[in-house]
Amino acid sequence: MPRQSPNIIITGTPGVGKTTHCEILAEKIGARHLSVNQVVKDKECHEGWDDEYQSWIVDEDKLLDAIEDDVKEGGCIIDWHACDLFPKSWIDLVVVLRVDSTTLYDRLKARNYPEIKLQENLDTEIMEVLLQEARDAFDEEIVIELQSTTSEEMDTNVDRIEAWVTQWKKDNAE
Ligand code: DAT
Repeated sequence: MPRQSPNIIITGTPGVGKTTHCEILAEKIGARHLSVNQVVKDKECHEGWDDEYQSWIVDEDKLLDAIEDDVKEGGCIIDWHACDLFPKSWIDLVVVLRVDSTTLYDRLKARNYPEIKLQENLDTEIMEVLLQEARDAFDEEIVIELQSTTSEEMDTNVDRIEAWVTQWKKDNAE
């Protein structure tokens, strides 16, 4: 069964604005916000808690099993700081959010991240790790990079993704 609505991944370094974008988009276009963080916690798709990094150690096979039925229906917005674990056939668009490092520092500091995690995430953003991961894992045409430093940028991003979804639905209508 072909999907009636596209599946989108919103990815990027923690603090870049994934959850905020996904929540607004879910409301605006009626898509399902699939917060991987939440699924990992709720469905116990993990191998325990990493105390140093203050995060779950994700069991990727369990995670994929847990979301497969939802994703196959279409209309999901997947919110996660990694993207190369998702099968290519599931995904129609990969949005990589980016932010300037001073802003990211402030956002992560406000979250009381441990120093090691804060520094590692800043490096990840500066080195464009998630952008590279997305380009390596998916076809170039479906990967887009959007800035998420200001709220004006967020509004523009949301409008752009909404327009893309409308076009996708037209192109894929029977
Ligand atoms: P993530 O889900 O990527 O970890 P988030 O959506 O929780 O990030 O955002 C982290 C914080 O930054 C949150 O307080 C909202 C704010 N924020 C994110 N993107 C923004 C933007 N483009 N403009 C202004 N604030 C933004």
